[in-house]
Amino acid sequence: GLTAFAKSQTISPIPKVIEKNGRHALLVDGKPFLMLGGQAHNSSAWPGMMPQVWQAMDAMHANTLEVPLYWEQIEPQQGKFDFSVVDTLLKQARAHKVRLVLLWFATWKNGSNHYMPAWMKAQSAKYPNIEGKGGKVIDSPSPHAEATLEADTRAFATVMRYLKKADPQHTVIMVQVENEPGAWDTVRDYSPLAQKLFDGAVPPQLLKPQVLKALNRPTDATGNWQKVFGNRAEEYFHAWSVAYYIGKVAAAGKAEYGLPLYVNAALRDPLTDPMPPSYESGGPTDNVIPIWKAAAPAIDVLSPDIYLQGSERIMKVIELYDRADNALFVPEASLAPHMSRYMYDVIARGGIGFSPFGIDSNLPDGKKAETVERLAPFGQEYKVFAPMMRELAAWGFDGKIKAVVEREDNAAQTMDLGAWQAKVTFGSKWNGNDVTLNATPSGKAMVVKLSENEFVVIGSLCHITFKPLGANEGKVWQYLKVEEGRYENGVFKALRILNGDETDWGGPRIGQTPVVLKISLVVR
Ligand code: N0T
Repeated sequence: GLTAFAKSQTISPIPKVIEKNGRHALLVDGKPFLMLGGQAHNSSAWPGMMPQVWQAMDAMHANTLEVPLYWEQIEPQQGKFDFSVVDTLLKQARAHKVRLVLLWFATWKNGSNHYMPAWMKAQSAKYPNIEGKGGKVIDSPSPHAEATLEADTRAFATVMRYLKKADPQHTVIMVQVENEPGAWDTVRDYSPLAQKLFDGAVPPQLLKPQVLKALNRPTDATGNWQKVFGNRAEEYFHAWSVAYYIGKVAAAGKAEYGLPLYVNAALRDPLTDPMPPSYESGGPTDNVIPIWKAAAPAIDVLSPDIYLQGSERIMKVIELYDRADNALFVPEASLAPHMSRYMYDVIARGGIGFSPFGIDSNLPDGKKAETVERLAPFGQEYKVFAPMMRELAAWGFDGKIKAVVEREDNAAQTMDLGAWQAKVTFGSKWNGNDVTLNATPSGKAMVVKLSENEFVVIGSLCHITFKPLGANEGKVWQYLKVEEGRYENGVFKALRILNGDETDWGGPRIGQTPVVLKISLVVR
């Protein structure tokens, strides 16, 4: 056996988000980790519902389960905590060799207070909601209520203290603080207390030149909210208020146990600069990311929940949340077949994870066959990614991956790779020069540059070809070798060499099922 000292050396370091040259990695056990996630339905984190969650996780080949932790469940009476469900989740996750992301459904769940314990809901004067314009009733908790902040802060700190003790092996790798916080149906709180704050001075954290610049305001602006932020003042005020509150909750949890923390956003249209309340106001939407960063430094990552439609919109959102000061993580995406392709762009950008929402059947008697069928589009990707997720995470962090995602126009796309350009056309059923276009755009490809002339290609429903660039431009070239295979324990294992019909006629074609190719090229 090991000595106590040797054993202590095997305890893994705490998960952590790191940045290098504007790119990020989530370190788990000290190495870059890619979350191939699945999120359970909102009401599934109960022992009796978990078998179906695990059925979905297994069918999907996911390595990370995102699962709620309900305030109403763990603190049923004020100050009396029950962590038995945490024990169950930890035990089952370990048995399934899966990591957990816990979702702290507390003060805000989709902008409302619905997961506050009953003892709080029964005291609405002590734990108040915000007020809309003219006293309109709004189903959203106040970020200005001291008692609510204190209760959430204490509960979250207790959760993190418990986790530190119960999870030395770091089965839990990240925690989401609240869920899609903010308010629907109003831009801000119009209660007398909030009005007084709104008429007061903008906090100094927001008056720093780099923050004002990021918000497109003169760097010497000063005064009250209206004066500094004009037509965005009300929204920014609510964003600051919600972010500042959640920043306090997060800091208290982090002081107990320093896991990476994130907040998820109900998005706004990233292309048209709309005004709230056409979208949820106060959460980390793309336009208020600088406010959230300034107000809540204990939050590591701000994350988009992608339920938008259309590739231009979705690609724009991915771009907006991939920032030098923000690791890209998509903790929710609609579980629609065409959504799985955006994972390629997220991975290429060095994103730390992706997860469709609602993987389990959500009915106590859900059928396994239906679940498997629903998950297939993500499952076939995860099956390919899972054995090489450490490589993908490291390559993404090092900036070695490029990706293309099919758009609605089905048009071909290119990637410049230094000495070579890759061209990807989308479709299936190749027959001479005829290609059947994909009925719904779902093709994609990523290229990993291993060295100047050597690439790993992963994709489906596409066709890839190359041409020399730079010094070799215009030269005759050919495939040195094209192998199809898979990564196992860090090593590429070839199933076969592709040649003849499989590479002639303009390069390898990949059908419905994603494959991993190792391709080397040579000029003659
Ligand atoms: C998500 C999910 C879950 C005008 C919805 C999406 C999850 C939460 N909210 O199934 O409730 O917990 O984070 C909101 C999407 C809003 C679209 C509004 C279009």
